[in-house]
Amino acid sequence: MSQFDSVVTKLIPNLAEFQGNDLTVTTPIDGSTLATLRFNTPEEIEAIIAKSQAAFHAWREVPAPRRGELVRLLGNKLREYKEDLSQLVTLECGKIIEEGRGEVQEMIDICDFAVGLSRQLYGLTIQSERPNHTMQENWLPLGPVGIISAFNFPVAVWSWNAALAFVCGDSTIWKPSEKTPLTAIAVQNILNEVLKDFPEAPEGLSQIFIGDAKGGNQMVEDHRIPLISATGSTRMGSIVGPKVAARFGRSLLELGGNNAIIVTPSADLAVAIPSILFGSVGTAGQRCTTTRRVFVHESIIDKVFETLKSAYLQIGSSKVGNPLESSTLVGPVIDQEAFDNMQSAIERIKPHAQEIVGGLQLLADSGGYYAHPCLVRLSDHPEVIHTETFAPLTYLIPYSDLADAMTMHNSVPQGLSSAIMTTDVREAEFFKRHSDCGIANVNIGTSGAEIGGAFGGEKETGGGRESGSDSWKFYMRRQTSTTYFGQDRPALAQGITFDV
Ligand code: UN1
Repeated sequence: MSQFDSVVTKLIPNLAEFQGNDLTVTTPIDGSTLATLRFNTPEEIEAIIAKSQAAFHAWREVPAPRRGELVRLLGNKLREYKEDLSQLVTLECGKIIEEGRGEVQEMIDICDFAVGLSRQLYGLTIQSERPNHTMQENWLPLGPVGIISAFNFPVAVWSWNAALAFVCGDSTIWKPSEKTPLTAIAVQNILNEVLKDFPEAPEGLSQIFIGDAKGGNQMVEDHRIPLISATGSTRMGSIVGPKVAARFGRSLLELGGNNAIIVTPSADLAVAIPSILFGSVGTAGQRCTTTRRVFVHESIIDKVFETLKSAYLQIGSSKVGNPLESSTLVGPVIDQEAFDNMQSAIERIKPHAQEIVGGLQLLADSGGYYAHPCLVRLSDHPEVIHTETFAPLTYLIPYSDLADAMTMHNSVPQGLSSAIMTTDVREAEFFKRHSDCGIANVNIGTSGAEIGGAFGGEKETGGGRESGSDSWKFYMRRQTSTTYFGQDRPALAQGITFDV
């Protein structure tokens, strides 16, 4: 692909350093090979971890606002490379170019956020019960942060972690998805351009390694890495979480979702329908925030279904295709496995379905796996839809009572994102109180969150929070400090006397 050659020349002039025979990187657009890479050896990963620890010791001494300056420069460099990096994202993971740009914009946004944060990172002063004492809560740099990222947001998720880690005084080690290592190498190169003119930044402040689960495991089990931030499947999180806990490390898990939108009788359908569509078919259904279930009040479900059906038919006839073309709304799914999983989920739901729209393979001779997004109308909420299928597959379910809809909504094991479409303030507030997810939106779909809010979810989604609000606290350690500045014999807390 000539487009690939030109972005690689710009972003990865050092590709030869990474070449080998362990990993074939293909583009989901037509299945062609982009590169063959080698895995880093256990000895190399060991050296990377040791170097990261040394880098941390130097970086934590740099004042936080100065650390923020590095992130400011990174944000500017990303602005310069936005178009090239967006194209590489699209080539490697198949999301449409508009969403590739959105992803790089998310990186820029979190850099801006982190720069401001670098002059905050506020602790507390606490009132002491004893005379002439001050109490403080201090936030201190934590250590090397291990980042495991998924193919669907191959670069933004790294930046959510790295931008915060850098201002917090931490070093980072990144293991990208085996499906998207090239974008990771490109991002490291972009950062290197900034680092070379930033003398306070130690060598090894940000490193990547290419590996499979074995390499990831080596990082996960290493006690020198106090925080592992892992984004991916619930299965992966269920392996990583206990391993990190066993060595008393901290993990920040951002795992699967089974996100739903509730559409009430008062909903403004001009708001609801586009939100359901973007949430369901955007990114070819491969966001962790993708809308997978839509609960519609029985009085309007026919209308909602018919409107969505005609949109799905239109998408299938002209909007699925090459993600580099600006008219495309739905690109390929990542690989054959993803496509097969979608097909098996459709087979499993067939006995329960009233009607199925889409779901078939499109552009079968393209070399990629393009699916007609699938909308399934159900009459209830069967157990089979409790599992997440990472594909454009959405279930429409009727409800008669909002409390029942809420119960169905919360009955799945995941708890990432949720939304209600309503113009009734009572319904909206009821929903916010009762949704068990980390994200609960009103008249906004489940996907496409801004970086300013804490991002993550409950239950099998893992409990982590990344990006905005006070997620930075994951990347620092908290210290409580009491100082006595009097001259008398110091008083003990709780009024204890201990006179010798
Ligand atoms: C993910 O799918 O892992 O809210 C992240 C969203 C994006 C991030 C998705 N801002 O959909």
